[in-house]
Amino acid sequence: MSEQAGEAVPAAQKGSWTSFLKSLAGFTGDLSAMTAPPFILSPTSLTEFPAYWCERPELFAAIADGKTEQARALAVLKWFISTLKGQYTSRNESMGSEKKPLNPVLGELFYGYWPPTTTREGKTTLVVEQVSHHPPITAYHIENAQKGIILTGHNAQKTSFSGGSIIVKQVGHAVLTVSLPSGEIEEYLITLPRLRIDGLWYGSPYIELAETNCIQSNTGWLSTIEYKGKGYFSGKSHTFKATLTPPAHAHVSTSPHVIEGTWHTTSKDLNTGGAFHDVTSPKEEITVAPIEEQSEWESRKLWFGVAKGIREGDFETAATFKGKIENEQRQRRKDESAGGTTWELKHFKHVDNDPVYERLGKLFKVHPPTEDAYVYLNNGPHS
Ligand code: HC3
Repeated sequence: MSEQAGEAVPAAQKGSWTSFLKSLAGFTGDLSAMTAPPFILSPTSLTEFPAYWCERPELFAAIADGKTEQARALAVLKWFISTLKGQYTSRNESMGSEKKPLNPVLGELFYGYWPPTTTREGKTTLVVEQVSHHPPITAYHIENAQKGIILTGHNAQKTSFSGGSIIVKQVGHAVLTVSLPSGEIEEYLITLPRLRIDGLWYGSPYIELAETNCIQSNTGWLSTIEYKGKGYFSGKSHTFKATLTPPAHAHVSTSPHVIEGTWHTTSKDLNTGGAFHDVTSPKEEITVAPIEEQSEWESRKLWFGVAKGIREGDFETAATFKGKIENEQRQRRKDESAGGTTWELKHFKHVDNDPVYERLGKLFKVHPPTEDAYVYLNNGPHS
């Protein structure tokens, strides 16, 4: 055993961390349901995570300002790369390591918005709903109505353990649509990268992105983003190389754009030699209604007691509140099966096959070739 093993784990929890790691070996499935030692618990529910897509709402809004298909495809890529820092490193920055988020209950909701500012037009709104508990699936809808931009998607995870790391395959996809002044609708299918959670041995988990993901537009422009960690392209963590290729039928005389850098800091467009993305400036927090004004199903109200316990290190209180929520959920499911009813989603409708995924996925041979989706019902509170 290395001398540094478990060095980030509080002395009293070293035993339970070791047991947690042992239980991970050979594990495949839903990691969120596993019991983990208190030091690794986060007070935030997974329903809040879709907000990471829009912490730089000016980049989201700017997509609509692109004058050509190429300019908009580049703007989508820039916005996408700029979300990665929040999505995958923000817990390390705010809490010292990756943590285990609260496992949302079926029907849990998270609403918020980013107000318009002098640097961008239009309010951007977010509606999130936990659309499945086993397996956990979160659906979201983000919209800047004034700019005609919508992002709808859902995500779940399949986890396995390999070589001392947790491998997380993201299941799900997102579709971005832009309503152009001409009346045309531009679509972008976004697949999601694979994650590797390293640093487990030391009790200090962090995420490295792996392999590739794609952003395919119905205009034919395709971004392929390739991720590498320490010791690959540049030896640096969080390294990526993105290639934006023109459509086969392109009437544009352009070679592919190649962008390289580290997704948690900055990158360069190798075609122009200029800066591409830069996330070193502060991000913009989402505005959420005060807890007193939230309904029982809204995430921060629902988990208030648990989150307070975790933040204050009072894990007994956290466990009591968590047990209460879980018992209520179990009872609800029992009542439903006794009454022959099923839970009705509030903001989304499940479809077995997403036609956008199927149509655009074919252009870059996505796997699997078809995927289900959750269609937004246009009934969120901030619309
Ligand atoms: C794997 C993960 C839950 C899923 C999180 C996702 C993939 C959710 C969608 C977001 O857009 C991006 C995202 C970021 C982080 C992912 C989480 C990291 C850890 C968590 C596991 C369920 C908990 C792992 C437990 C431990 C102790 C290793 O932290």
